[in-house]
Amino acid sequence: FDSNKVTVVFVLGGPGAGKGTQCARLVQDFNFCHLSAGDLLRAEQDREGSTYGDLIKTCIREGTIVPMEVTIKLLEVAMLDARKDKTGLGWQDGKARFLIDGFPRKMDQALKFEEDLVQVCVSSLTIFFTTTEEVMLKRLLVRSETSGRADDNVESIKKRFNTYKEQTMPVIEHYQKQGKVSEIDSSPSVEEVHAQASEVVNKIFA
Ligand code: UP5
Ligand code: MG
Repeated sequence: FDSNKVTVVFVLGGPGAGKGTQCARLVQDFNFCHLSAGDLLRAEQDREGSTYGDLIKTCIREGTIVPMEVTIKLLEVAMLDARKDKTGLGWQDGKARFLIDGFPRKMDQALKFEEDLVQVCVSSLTIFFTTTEEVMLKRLLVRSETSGRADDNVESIKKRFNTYKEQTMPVIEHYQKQGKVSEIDSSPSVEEVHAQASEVVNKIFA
């Protein structure tokens, strides 16, 4: 990777704030490679022969953060894979565009990722989707009817909210101090939130 050729946008926000939904829309508009840390962990959990399956399963159900080495490794592998296919999603005019969803959600991850990949991708921007716990809970309970996710139940959701407040908010504040956060209210409709998010992303590629 060449630092001048990589854009990394982190997407953060509470459980059910709409990170995945909005990332999917941004991919259509901006040709990002979308990497969801949660999706990568769920795939690793289900991979036959994985040494981390049980650990990931427990963390996800309990709403705690999987040790950062595991998640960072999965992200790095996925980023390198994306690099191989230069014609694929995430490449625009010879530059790579990554949308990293749900990561870093704890300070140690943020610092380690920056250190490992400092020449590559100190993030260009963090998009922070925010809404109330009431809205997030409602969305997650609706999703639970079809998602099959082991953490879409009231007990796990409450634990995820706590982890988010205790571990992830400090990461967002860390980036806010660097002036790198664009906060977007994700309470309105998917369309309205998307319009806001597009405007923010447009600015970095302008
Ligand atoms: N929806 C979305 N937007 C809407 C809108 N504007 N109006 C109405 N409805 C809207 O959306 C959730 C639901 O709401 C969907 O049904 C959607 O249609 C609807 P979604 O876009 O899925 O929200 P998202 O923010 O992505 O919610 P998600 O549940 O994925 O967030 P989490 O942060 O909880 O989950 P994630 O997959 O990132 O992580 C899961 C677990 O993995 C963590 O708890 C943790 O244990 C582990 N993890 C780590 O350990 N380390 C990491 O680095 C990352 C994850
Ligand atoms: Mg998600």
